Amino acid sequence: MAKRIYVLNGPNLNRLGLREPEIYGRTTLSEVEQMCRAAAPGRALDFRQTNKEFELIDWIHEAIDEGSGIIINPAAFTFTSIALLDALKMFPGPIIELHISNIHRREAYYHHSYVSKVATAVIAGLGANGYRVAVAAMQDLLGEARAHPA
Ligand code: CA2
Repeated sequence: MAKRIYVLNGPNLNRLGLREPEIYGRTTLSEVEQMCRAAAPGRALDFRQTNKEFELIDWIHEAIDEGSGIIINPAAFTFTSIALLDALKMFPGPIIELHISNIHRREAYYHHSYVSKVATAVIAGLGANGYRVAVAAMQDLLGEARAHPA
């Protein structure tokens, strides 16, 4: 059986669609999850969110054993967490770093990503659609034929 694609989300993203729609849009995280599943029909996909840094790191360790690829929106941990960087360094497969907003158009403290140092690719600024793009790109990176949703 094919290994899973992990879609991991960091702190505060459980509030997506409920606050700051001018930056993050109106799509909720549960709708984002549905978009990801629709973009990878029949594919084992783990979609998770946590506000805890250690939990995100534990999930990356799990993905090292059970995952084929990681799509990660680390939110604020992007800019602070060397622990996250160290965990991702151990992952042998493709890693897509994803941000809903274009972090480079924003305040300077959003400009330096530790995660980009180990990411295969970075997607930023496409809104919630970025997740759909990331799931499609991940399947391409994994060399899988993509099912086209009707
Ligand atoms: O644009 C993104 O996806 C971010 O990763 C989101 C993070 C921010 O720290 C990054 O710079 C860019 C913040 C997530 C906050 O989530 C919210 C969700 C709903 C309402 C307000 C914040």
